[in-house]
Amino acid sequence: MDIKQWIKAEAARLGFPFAGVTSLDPPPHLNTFEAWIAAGRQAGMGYLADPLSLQKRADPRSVFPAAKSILSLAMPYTPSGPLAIEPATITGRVASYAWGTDYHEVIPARLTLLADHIEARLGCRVARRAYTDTGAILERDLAQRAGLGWQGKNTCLIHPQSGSYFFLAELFLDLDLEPDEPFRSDHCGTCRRCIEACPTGCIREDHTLDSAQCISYQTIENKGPIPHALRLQLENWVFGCDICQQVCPWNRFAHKNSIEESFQARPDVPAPRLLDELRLDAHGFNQKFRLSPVRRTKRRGYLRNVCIALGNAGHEAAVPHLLNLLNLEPEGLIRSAAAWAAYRLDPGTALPRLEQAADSDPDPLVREDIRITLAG
Ligand code: B12
Ligand code: SF4
Ligand code: SF4
Repeated sequence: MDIKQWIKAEAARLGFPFAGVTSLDPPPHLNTFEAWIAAGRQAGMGYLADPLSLQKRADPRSVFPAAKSILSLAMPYTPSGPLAIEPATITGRVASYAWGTDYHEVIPARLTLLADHIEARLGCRVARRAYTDTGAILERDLAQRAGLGWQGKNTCLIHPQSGSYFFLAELFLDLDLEPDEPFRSDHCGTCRRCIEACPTGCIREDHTLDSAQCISYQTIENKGPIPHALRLQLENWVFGCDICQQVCPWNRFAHKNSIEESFQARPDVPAPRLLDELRLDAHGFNQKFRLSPVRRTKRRGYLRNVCIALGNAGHEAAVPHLLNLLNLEPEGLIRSAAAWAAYRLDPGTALPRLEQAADSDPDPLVREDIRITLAG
């Protein structure tokens, strides 16, 4: 067995069933990324437009000058199937990548282990740098060039047998490995299911999306109020969104992958009972989401999303709880979302409280948001 084959077998043993090697040449669709940035489609994710990070994305060599090859790897997570909704409760939805432990907690250690095993096999030091998600690199483009799959119209990297429910990761290695053949074909064909199913219509025709309109961006990355024009489209998503992957035929007919123990769904995370979530104080939030990707929104972002989802759920019993938050909740972001949701569910009951808060709330941003709510 040559060293590349051995590395792939070892990667599979460590939880990366798909692996491929690519060069350090500039990524093939760099111009797509640059045009995307020039059009401002990164929304509030300013780090993507930072000049140093642009330069690194354009030239993977500059990321780790000692590297001679990039090993691109994929680790599957639990696919997002239709969830059983309990009729007596109102539940939200969490994207399945976030049902278990945060992959940023799991994958780096596995990459270190893989690099250590390569060194042990070769009997010499191999300089390496490991990435998953946070590096200034175009992970999907590099993975496509390493032969792992194609970039679907929904923008996700899709493996022909296993669909798109996997994380990407890379090892930059000071090791000359023969690059694999890029994955050249595009198996989307005439299908447009993801484009048609996306509730906000944010998937564009050129394999990119408009982040500002994407539910995943709004519920995870946006630290401020959700734009009023998008609140209804959020439906009951409280963290991330899986719709464009759920409708993809390549996920419906995908082989079942074995899923890491740490990515298995924790109780009450995939479909949280929204009224229960309203009761999460800082301690409760930190306990429930310990080492979970949901920590990224912090309590205030998560409860903002929960309030919007409650407003969309049409369950009037939530109104007293929401008005209670408007009185007592210290976070302005949550107060304004609670006001919006209460008004949507029962305008008659909520109106006097909102009128009062529009004049007297201590936070000018909350007063402004409530005025927009009242203006309809
Ligand atoms: C910013 C970001 C987001 C943003 C923007 C997403 C986007 N589509 O641009 C938001 C917050 C919306 C987001 C959401 C999600 N994300 Co995200 N995200 C990233 C991040 C950090 C950068 C992506 C980026 O640069 N976007 C800009 C666009 C222009 O680049 P791109 O998506 O890589 O697209 C390339 C293609 O469009 C290609 N291209 C263009 N035309 C063509 C044509 C052909 C034929 C081909 C082959 C390619 C091609 O050129 C582009 C540039 O290389 C990456 C990690 C990383 N460092 O790469 C994770 C990453 C893409 N995200 C990931 C995940 C899991 C998600 C979510 C599924 C989470 C969720 N359930 O909510 C959603 C999926 C939403 C979606 N449809 O993309 C995974 C994707 C794994 C996969 N199988 O593809 C990544 C790789 C993280 C990881 N390490 O696993 N994400
Ligand atoms: S994650 Fe949701 S909102 Fe974003 S592109 Fe996919 S379907 Fe649309
Ligand atoms: S739903 Fe259809 S168009 Fe969208 S990514 Fe999947 S195969 Fe491609």
